[in-house]
Amino acid sequence: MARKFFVGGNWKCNGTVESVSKLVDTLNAGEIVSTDIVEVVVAPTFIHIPLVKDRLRSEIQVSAQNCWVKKGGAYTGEVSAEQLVDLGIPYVILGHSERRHILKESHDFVGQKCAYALSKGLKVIACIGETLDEREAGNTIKVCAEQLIAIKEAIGENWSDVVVAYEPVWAIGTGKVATPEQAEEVHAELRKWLAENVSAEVAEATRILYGGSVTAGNCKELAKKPNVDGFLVGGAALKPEFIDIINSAQ
Ligand code: G2H
Repeated sequence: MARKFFVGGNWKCNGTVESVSKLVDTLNAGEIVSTDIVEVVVAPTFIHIPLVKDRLRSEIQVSAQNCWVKKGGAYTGEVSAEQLVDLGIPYVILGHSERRHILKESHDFVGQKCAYALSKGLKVIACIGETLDEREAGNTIKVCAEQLIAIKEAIGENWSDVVVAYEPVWAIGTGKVATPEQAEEVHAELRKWLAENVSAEVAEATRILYGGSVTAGNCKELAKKPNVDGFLVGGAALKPEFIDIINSAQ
């Protein structure tokens, strides 16, 4: 079965009640292609999730940007997978490079988070990607594979609710987007990794998104690549051009 295109908007630590409400209005008013063609998800901050969930059109799903690694309890500042499920949130982004690098989340920790979130019924957008130094040293695939291995060790063969987001760290929020050829080369290697290390079926079915400075201007060329199954979008997801990025699925 063909992989359905997927566009995620990662709003990161942005927004006020006023700006988030305006963004929801913009998304509600935009003309978007059918959900038969594209799956669309936006990830506001935890505090804005209820507002967005109440007001956003039903074709666009709501995701969290993170969740705790196990059952909730005495973990100050954390939000558990159970709490997201209780709120009716279907997706969670895990392993974003900002959490890996700034908050020092290890590969294993991200793997465990993926396993726990999946076990509670959440779908996971699992982010991986290399730094510029790692790319220049020729280690892009090795680094991405290490991140995938930790996820695989935690979740086993259970990839049906996982979307992989390849986000080269050097492209995140920098305006330096990977070329369609660079993205396709890595995505093809990641799919090969899934085929060799999980199964041919999982490799064929798993959506691999590109993330890192995606805009309305560069998304169409990227979307033409056979192994680019969609995008995880940061800065441009806060602007009306997110609608154009959704529509690059056509
Ligand atoms: C990568 C991306 C969203 P941006 O982090 O996940 O952000 O599009 O701003 O580079």
